[in-house]
Amino acid sequence: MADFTAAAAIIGTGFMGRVHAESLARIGVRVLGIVGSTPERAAAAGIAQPYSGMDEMLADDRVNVVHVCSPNHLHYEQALAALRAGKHVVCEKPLAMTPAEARELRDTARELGLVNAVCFINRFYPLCQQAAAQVSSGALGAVRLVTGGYLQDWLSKDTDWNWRLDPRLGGSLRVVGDIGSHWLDLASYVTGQRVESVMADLTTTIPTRHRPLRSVETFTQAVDQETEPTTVTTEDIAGILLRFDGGARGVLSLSQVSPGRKNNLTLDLSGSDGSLNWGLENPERMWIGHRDDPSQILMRTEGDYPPGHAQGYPDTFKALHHAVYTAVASGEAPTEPDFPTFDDGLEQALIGEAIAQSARLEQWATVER
Ligand code: SOE
Repeated sequence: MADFTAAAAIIGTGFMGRVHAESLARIGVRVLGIVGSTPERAAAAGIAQPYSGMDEMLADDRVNVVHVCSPNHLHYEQALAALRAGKHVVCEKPLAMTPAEARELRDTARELGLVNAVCFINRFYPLCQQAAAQVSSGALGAVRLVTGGYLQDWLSKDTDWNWRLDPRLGGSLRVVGDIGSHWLDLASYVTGQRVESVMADLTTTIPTRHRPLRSVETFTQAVDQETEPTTVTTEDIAGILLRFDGGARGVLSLSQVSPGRKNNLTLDLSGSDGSLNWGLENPERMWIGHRDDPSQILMRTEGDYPPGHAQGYPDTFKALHHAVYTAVASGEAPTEPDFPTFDDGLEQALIGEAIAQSARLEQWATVER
């Protein structure tokens, strides 16, 4: 285990706060405390020592890195306050609710020379890193087509509810921001190509949901709770055509209403000399397609654990956090970071803006960088 001396504080007591705390413990980073929506919630979480609030945490000089794991609408103001207090920041996606906010965060981190990261964790599956290496080595030839999707089912019933459904808390794009951003980040990471323009169709298939009057944890169902009929404006499904700057074309399907699809991200590349397919629900295997030779299924060989000893979701956070704390230990923000940064958070905000525009106008939209 590396000997990291930098210490952390976490904002957020939900699913992501717990994932970050566990990952930091695994790499030997001390979590000095946690900030919740109330001091009582911070104490009840049992993750780390509770702070009374943001102010107490930001004034704690022992904290070097702040992990922003709160609901989306709080990311901007909390990340900005942390940067201004001189802390390095690891932020859950989305970085912010608008491109302007994401840009301000990116610029502030840059000006202050602070390490900044956004948790596009799928890059850290060893086979995704291998896929990126295959593409950049030229083994697949020119990538011509990128297809796939990200399908989930945890919002497929009209009784399913979560704060992400409320645009004031989650943002005006839901499947695109919550899971589409993971796919788009991964597609660019693996292909080395950026999205240039998009044509999007967004649909809300469950326009009225029964919202429980108390809050519901991500991926869980409200049981025996009083509910209130609530109109939903954010999309349940999305179909998006993509044009990449390296010439590739893409087709992406997104949904949070696909029964049986739990966390089903798939990425399929067709290159001039070979193809590749990888999926998040079976992340230890990758399919490599050949025209003239038999196609192959590759088993992971690189990584923290020997092949056959499954590596998965928590390990991606461990790898991301390890890269970030290595940068923090070096004393300055790296010029060529080996982890996703606020630049990548801004990139997804800009693509999201183009997707929303395309859906609204029912025409192709360019990503305005
Ligand atoms: C819910 O859709 C969610 O937890 C996302 O918010 C995460 O980013 C993704 O990893 C899994 O699904």
